[in-house]
Amino acid sequence: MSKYDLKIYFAGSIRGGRDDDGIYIKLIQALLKHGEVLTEHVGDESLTDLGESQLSDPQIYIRDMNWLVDSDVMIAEVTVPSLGVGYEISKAESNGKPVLCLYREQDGKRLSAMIRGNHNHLITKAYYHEVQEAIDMANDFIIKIKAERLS
Ligand code: 6IA
Repeated sequence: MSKYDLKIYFAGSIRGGRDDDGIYIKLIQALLKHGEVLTEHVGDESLTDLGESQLSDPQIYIRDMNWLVDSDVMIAEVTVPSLGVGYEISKAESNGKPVLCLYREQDGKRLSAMIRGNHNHLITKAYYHEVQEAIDMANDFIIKIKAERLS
Protein backbone atom coordinates (compact mmCIF):
# COMPACT_ATOMS: atom_id res chain seq x y z
CA MET A 1 0.00 0.00 0.00
CA SER A 2 1.41 3.40 -0.92
CA LYS A 3 1.32 6.13 1.70
CA TYR A 4 -1.23 7.96 -0.45
CA ASP A 5 -3.76 5.14 -0.33
CA LEU A 6 -5.44 6.61 2.72
CA LYS A 7 -7.73 9.59 2.15
CA ILE A 8 -8.05 11.66 5.29
CA TYR A 9 -10.81 14.20 5.89
CA PHE A 10 -9.61 16.75 8.42
CA ALA A 11 -12.39 18.78 10.09
CA GLY A 12 -11.80 21.94 12.08
CA SER A 13 -13.71 25.10 12.79
CA ILE A 14 -13.89 27.82 10.13
CA ARG A 15 -16.89 30.07 10.78
CA GLY A 16 -17.12 28.71 14.32
CA GLY A 17 -13.89 30.65 14.99
CA ARG A 18 -10.24 30.37 13.97
CA ASP A 19 -8.64 30.45 17.44
CA ASP A 20 -7.04 27.01 16.96
CA ASP A 21 -5.85 27.32 13.36
CA GLY A 22 -2.22 26.85 14.50
CA ILE A 23 -3.17 23.47 15.95
CA TYR A 24 -5.00 22.48 12.74
CA ILE A 25 -1.86 23.25 10.71
CA LYS A 26 0.32 21.05 12.94
CA LEU A 27 -2.17 18.19 12.83
CA ILE A 28 -2.53 18.41 9.04
CA GLN A 29 1.28 18.41 8.63
CA ALA A 30 1.44 15.21 10.70
CA LEU A 31 -1.45 13.62 8.78
CA LEU A 32 0.18 14.34 5.41
CA LYS A 33 2.83 11.74 6.31
CA HIS A 34 0.09 9.10 6.25
CA GLY A 35 -1.88 9.97 3.16
CA GLU A 36 -3.81 12.59 1.27
CA VAL A 37 -5.56 15.23 3.37
CA LEU A 38 -8.57 16.18 1.25
CA THR A 39 -9.38 19.26 3.33
CA GLU A 40 -5.88 20.75 3.72
CA HIS A 41 -7.34 24.30 3.39
CA VAL A 42 -8.92 23.99 6.88
CA GLY A 43 -5.42 24.74 8.25
CA ASP A 44 -4.96 27.80 6.01
CA GLU A 45 -3.82 30.61 8.34
CA SER A 46 -5.07 33.28 5.95
CA LEU A 47 -8.60 31.93 6.27
CA THR A 48 -10.83 34.09 8.45
CA ASP A 49 -13.93 33.01 10.34
CA LEU A 50 -15.96 34.40 7.46
CA GLY A 51 -14.46 31.56 5.39
CA GLU A 52 -14.12 33.77 2.32
CA SER A 53 -13.82 31.88 -0.91
CA GLN A 54 -14.23 32.01 -4.66
CA LEU A 55 -16.77 29.26 -4.15
CA SER A 56 -20.36 29.85 -3.11
CA ASP A 57 -21.63 28.16 0.05
CA PRO A 58 -23.59 25.53 -1.94
CA GLN A 59 -20.43 24.76 -3.96
CA ILE A 60 -18.42 24.37 -0.72
CA TYR A 61 -21.09 22.10 0.75
CA ILE A 62 -21.27 19.83 -2.31
CA ARG A 63 -17.46 19.64 -2.67
CA ASP A 64 -16.94 18.84 1.00
CA MET A 65 -19.70 16.21 1.11
CA ASN A 66 -18.19 14.51 -1.96
CA TRP A 67 -14.78 14.50 -0.26
CA LEU A 68 -16.33 13.12 2.90
CA VAL A 69 -17.99 10.21 1.08
CA ASP A 70 -14.69 9.56 -0.75
CA SER A 71 -12.58 9.62 2.43
CA ASP A 72 -11.39 6.61 4.46
CA VAL A 73 -11.17 8.29 7.82
CA MET A 74 -11.99 11.58 9.54
CA ILE A 75 -9.83 13.41 12.04
CA ALA A 76 -11.87 16.18 13.70
CA GLU A 77 -10.41 18.82 16.02
CA VAL A 78 -13.47 19.64 18.10
CA THR A 79 -12.22 22.10 20.73
CA VAL A 80 -13.67 25.22 19.06
CA PRO A 81 -17.40 24.48 18.71
CA SER A 82 -18.40 24.49 15.05
CA LEU A 83 -21.75 23.67 13.46
CA GLY A 84 -19.96 22.51 10.32
CA VAL A 85 -17.63 20.14 12.19
CA GLY A 86 -20.54 18.66 14.17
CA TYR A 87 -22.46 18.13 10.94
CA GLU A 88 -19.45 16.53 9.26
CA ILE A 89 -18.93 14.11 12.17
CA SER A 90 -22.54 13.03 11.97
CA LYS A 91 -22.32 12.56 8.20
CA ALA A 92 -19.11 10.56 8.55
CA GLU A 93 -20.75 8.34 11.16
CA SER A 94 -23.79 7.70 8.97
CA ASN A 95 -21.47 6.88 6.05
CA GLY A 96 -19.58 4.29 8.13
CA LYS A 97 -16.32 6.25 8.43
CA PRO A 98 -14.12 5.95 11.51
CA VAL A 99 -13.76 9.34 13.22
CA LEU A 100 -11.19 10.54 15.75
CA CYS A 101 -12.43 13.56 17.72
CA LEU A 102 -9.55 15.46 19.34
CA TYR A 103 -10.50 17.77 22.20
CA ARG A 104 -8.13 20.06 24.13
CA GLU A 105 -9.10 20.06 27.81
CA GLN A 106 -9.73 23.53 29.26
CA ASP A 107 -10.89 24.66 32.69
CA GLY A 108 -14.60 25.44 32.82
CA LYS A 109 -15.40 23.92 29.43
CA ARG A 110 -16.63 20.53 28.35
CA LEU A 111 -17.02 18.83 25.00
CA SER A 112 -20.60 18.64 23.69
CA ALA A 113 -22.56 15.65 25.01
CA MET A 114 -23.43 14.90 21.36
CA ILE A 115 -19.80 13.87 20.89
CA ARG A 116 -18.75 12.98 24.43
CA GLY A 117 -21.84 10.83 24.93
CA ASN A 118 -21.69 9.06 21.55
CA HIS A 119 -20.49 5.49 22.12
CA ASN A 120 -20.84 4.31 18.52
CA HIS A 121 -17.75 2.18 17.75
CA LEU A 122 -16.96 4.48 14.79
CA ILE A 123 -16.46 7.50 17.04
CA THR A 124 -13.25 7.70 19.07
CA LYS A 125 -12.75 10.59 21.48
CA ALA A 126 -9.28 11.65 22.59
CA TYR A 127 -8.53 14.36 25.14
CA TYR A 128 -5.24 16.25 25.15
CA HIS A 129 -3.40 19.21 26.66
CA GLU A 130 -0.35 19.68 24.43
CA VAL A 131 -0.47 19.63 20.62
CA GLN A 132 2.17 16.88 20.49
CA GLU A 133 -0.19 14.58 22.42
CA ALA A 134 -2.90 15.21 19.81
CA ILE A 135 -0.42 14.49 17.00
CA ASP A 136 0.65 11.25 18.68
CA MET A 137 -2.98 10.17 19.13
CA ALA A 138 -3.81 10.99 15.49
CA ASN A 139 -0.72 9.03 14.32
CA ASP A 140 -1.70 6.00 16.42
CA PHE A 141 -5.29 6.16 15.16
CA ILE A 142 -4.24 6.26 11.49
CA ILE A 143 -1.69 3.47 11.96
CA LYS A 144 -4.46 1.32 13.51
CA ILE A 145 -6.85 2.06 10.62
CA LYS A 146 -4.14 1.21 8.07
CA ALA A 147 -3.38 -2.07 9.87
CA GLU A 148 -7.10 -2.97 9.88
CA ARG A 149 -7.34 -2.27 6.15
CA LEU A 150 -4.37 -4.51 5.45
CA SER A 151 -5.59 -7.42 7.60
O1 6IA B 1 -19.29 25.85 10.56
P1 6IA B 1 -17.83 25.95 10.20
O2 6IA B 1 -17.53 26.96 9.14
O3 6IA B 1 -16.93 26.17 11.44
O4 6IA B 1 -17.48 24.51 9.60
C1 6IA B 1 -16.16 24.09 9.37
C2 6IA B 1 -16.13 22.76 8.64
O5 6IA B 1 -16.97 22.83 7.48
C3 6IA B 1 -14.72 22.39 8.18
O6 6IA B 1 -14.33 21.14 8.76
C4 6IA B 1 -14.82 22.30 6.66
O7 6IA B 1 -14.62 20.99 6.19
C5 6IA B 1 -16.22 22.75 6.30
N1 6IA B 1 -16.22 24.12 5.72
C6 6IA B 1 -16.86 25.19 6.19
N2 6IA B 1 -16.57 26.30 5.44
C7 6IA B 1 -15.75 25.88 4.50
C8 6IA B 1 -15.06 26.53 3.44
N3 6IA B 1 -15.15 27.86 3.30
N4 6IA B 1 -14.28 25.80 2.65
C9 6IA B 1 -14.16 24.48 2.86
N5 6IA B 1 -14.75 23.80 3.86
C10 6IA B 1 -15.54 24.49 4.66
C11 6IA B 1 -14.35 28.55 2.38
C12 6IA B 1 -12.91 28.54 2.76
C13 6IA B 1 -11.96 28.45 1.57
C14 6IA B 1 -11.49 29.79 1.16
C15 6IA B 1 -10.78 27.60 1.91
